[in-house]
Amino acid sequence: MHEGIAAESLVNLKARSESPPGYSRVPVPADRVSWATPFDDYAPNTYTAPQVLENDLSVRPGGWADEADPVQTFARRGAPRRLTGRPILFDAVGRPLNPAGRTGLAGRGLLGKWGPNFAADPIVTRFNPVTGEPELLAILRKDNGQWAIPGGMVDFGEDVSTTLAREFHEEAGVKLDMGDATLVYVGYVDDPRSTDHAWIESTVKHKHLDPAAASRIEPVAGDDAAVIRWMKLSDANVASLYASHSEFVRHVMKRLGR
Ligand code: RP5
Repeated sequence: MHEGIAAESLVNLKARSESPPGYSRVPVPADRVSWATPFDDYAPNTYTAPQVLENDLSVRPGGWADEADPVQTFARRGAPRRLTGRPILFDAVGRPLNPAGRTGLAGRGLLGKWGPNFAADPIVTRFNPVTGEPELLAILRKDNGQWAIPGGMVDFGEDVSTTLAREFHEEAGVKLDMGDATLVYVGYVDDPRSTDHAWIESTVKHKHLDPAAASRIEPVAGDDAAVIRWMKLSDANVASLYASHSEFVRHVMKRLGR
């Protein structure tokens, strides 16, 4: 199992270079990403998406987003904790600082939680029945047109195995027991939605289907997916996956002896 070290060493490559709608990042040179490196002129814009503000749970009962004030948030739900247990630094007004460094954007962007937003990623593979080559069940994300693992956010209080199975069902239309899947990664995700004060951390599990199990499933693209398909794990396909998914899948390829 891998603990977020390699992904953090990417120093927010995607978080600095990709911007979803509404994001306007200021440039952060590679040698100024670390909070430990002084960057006197650093003046990122602040952005929190309207749908996040509308779901502020202090304004809308049952809302999925934190309060606008991080101090109020952490007074309510306690200090944020990382999946890896590593410490989180805070700025002078109580905002948690992205552990992989500066992203060129302040606020929460599209993410509901200050600090870590927890996700789960089910990597489901098979060997192609004709070629014998390993394949990943991958989705084409509707929000950005990138191929990805069919993962999603962990609901409040939800067990990760439940999230993995729920997301796989929602995105791929397939019911799979993920309780026996193997943990391959826990930690930071270099997601294009990351900001200086909100980021994604994921629990990634792998399940390899034998030919009989693989032939029984009939994937159907769910709500957030435009397309779903078995994707050959070629270097080019893996390299172009969303966020840190290339890295997660490379761990799995090693498990499969590739
Ligand atoms: C990535 O975003 C995670 O690895 C996970 O795959 C995904 C969760 O976000 P949504 O798919 O719910 O947008 O960072």
